[in-house]
Amino acid sequence: MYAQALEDEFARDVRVGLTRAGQKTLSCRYFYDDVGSALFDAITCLPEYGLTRSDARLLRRHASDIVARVPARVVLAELGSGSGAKTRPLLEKLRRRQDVVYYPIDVSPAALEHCARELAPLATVVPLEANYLEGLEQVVERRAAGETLLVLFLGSTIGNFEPDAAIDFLAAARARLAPGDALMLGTDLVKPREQVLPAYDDPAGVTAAFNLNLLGRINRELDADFDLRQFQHLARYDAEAQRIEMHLLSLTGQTVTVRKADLVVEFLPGETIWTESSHKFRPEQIAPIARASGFRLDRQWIDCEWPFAESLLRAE
Ligand code: AVI
Repeated sequence: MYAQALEDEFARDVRVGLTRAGQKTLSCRYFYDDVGSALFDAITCLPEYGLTRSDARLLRRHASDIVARVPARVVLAELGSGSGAKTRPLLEKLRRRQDVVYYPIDVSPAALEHCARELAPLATVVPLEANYLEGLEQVVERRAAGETLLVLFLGSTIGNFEPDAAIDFLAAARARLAPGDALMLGTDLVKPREQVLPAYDDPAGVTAAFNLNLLGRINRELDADFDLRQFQHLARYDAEAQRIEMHLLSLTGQTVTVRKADLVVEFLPGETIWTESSHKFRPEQIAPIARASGFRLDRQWIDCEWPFAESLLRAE
């Protein structure tokens, strides 16, 4: 999409979210500008945020088993690859068996460049700057006869979708695949409140900066005047809904203007903007999610140190 169309879409989403009756919202997909992506990378290094290390550990430990379960002549695609670091062990195992083609799909050109540089010695890396489904379509268009696709959707990004939207998204991915193709789904598992909450409310304030940067991005890109010091990061765990909620709490009554969204918005003291949900899963919830979106759960690997699951879903 062209820069102007992207800006228009951002402005429209901000206007809709901040004028919503009841709870104001902003979409977590706008966290990831250059500053937000750097802050997210820092989050993944925090001692309190075990998710990324657990995801990487599972792929490292079980790389041989995973590779043994995908047919010869497999092609790898990764939705939201970032730097592709977690994928390295799979590529290392696969290249002992075959020449590997790897399609990292990401909206960040910087991440794709980094990924291509790091992984080029292990595979033919074909970076695709696109959103997940558009990228997947491009991969499918390039598929040669006899090739099977293994799509990686790691990091529990699926947990940032609302439950119905998660199934719709997986079904849309499935619709682009052929029977026998596979999708590796990383999901963060339900864990005690004392373990999960600090991951989203770290004492160093990195997650707070990540959350507040969303207002900074709106200031920079949409000519707004949010005073970031008048908002506070808030993380809550809703055990029944199995989700962390991130909000930005207005510390005072205030009026904010977002010029490029033609918007003047009032905040009451104590009012929040809901910026992200991060759903957690029970291992047994994955098979029904797979079935509802046209897949079958083939195999699951679980890490107990930081409860997390990799589930290999097979397109039926
Ligand atoms: C990208 N996503 C899976 C992260 C999560 O844990 O939900 C985003 C994040 N938000 C706060 N910290 C990390």
